[in-house]
Amino acid sequence: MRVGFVNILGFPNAGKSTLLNALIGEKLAIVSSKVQTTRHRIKGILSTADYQIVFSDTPGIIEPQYKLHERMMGAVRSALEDGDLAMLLVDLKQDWQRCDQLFSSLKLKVPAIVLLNKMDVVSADKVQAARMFFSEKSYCKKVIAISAKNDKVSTSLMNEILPFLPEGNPFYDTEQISDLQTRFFVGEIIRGKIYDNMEEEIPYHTAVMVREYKEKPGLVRILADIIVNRETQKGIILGQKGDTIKKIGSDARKDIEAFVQEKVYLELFVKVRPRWRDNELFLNEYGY
Ligand SMILES: Nc1nc2c(ncn2[C@@H]2O[C@H](COP(=O)(O)OP(=O)(O)O)[C@@H](O)[C@H]2O)c(=O)[nH]1
Ligand SMILES: [Mg+2]
Repeated sequence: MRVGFVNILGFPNAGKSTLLNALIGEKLAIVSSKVQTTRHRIKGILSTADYQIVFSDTPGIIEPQYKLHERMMGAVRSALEDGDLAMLLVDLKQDWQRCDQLFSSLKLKVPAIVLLNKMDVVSADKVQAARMFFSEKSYCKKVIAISAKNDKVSTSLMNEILPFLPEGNPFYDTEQISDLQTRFFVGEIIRGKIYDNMEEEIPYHTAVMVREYKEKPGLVRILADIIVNRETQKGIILGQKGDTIKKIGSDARKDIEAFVQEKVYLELFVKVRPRWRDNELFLNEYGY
């Protein structure tokens, strides 16, 4: 059987997390119209009788401004250094020249296919022009236009990916869909609801830490902290009479219940930790 590692790379908002979720068929990674949502390297494992592919979603590539960003780019670097194939994601609505500069600068040691994403929102002419542009690039083995939002993306891509992967034995249990713990995904679901419910800036100042995860008969009890930089941000997350945090909590609980297939009791707390994004100890504590 074919077994290999495939890393998804690109600028923020290209659709990397959308693609990972579509390939695995689970909401593993947060998808948001806001940039820099993904902070970790998230592995999604796809196993059949014929292959096992370990896909890695990565944070969008940016110039670091905080220690948090440096750690995010560390996750990107780890994905550059291993793997059998890179999938370089291009948002067809963005500037191709910039994507090309980025991809060249990665100095990839593995073969790469360029995926032209969001073909559903641009003209066929534009797709064709992008195809011509990238097919001449030295790092590019193949150009494929996709729409990561479309469920069928998985079947169409698989045949293109498999020839690049070596023969081997599976690394992971065939039941397993990620290398990360349930606890991690619970934290990410809560963080995703903060992106959904809050204005532009706030999500970038927050982290989520799951403090307690207890499985009892018929119920999972979860306590989690939402970490912010400033007292004013705490007020905004709580909202009038606690309305906002209540909404975040109930939205998150529904998704967590679907994810763990169990009834969930969820309690959220907001904590102020000034400048946590530049504090090594806090970053370690929050899993970055
Ligand atoms: N129209 C369209 N939008 C997409 C497609 N793929 C992703 N998006 C949107 O692009 C935004 C960024 O997606 P996300 O997966 O979070 O990007 P990431 O930052 O690269 O992980 C979200 O609003 C997605 O819904 C696509 O194929 N077509
Ligand atoms: Mg992402």
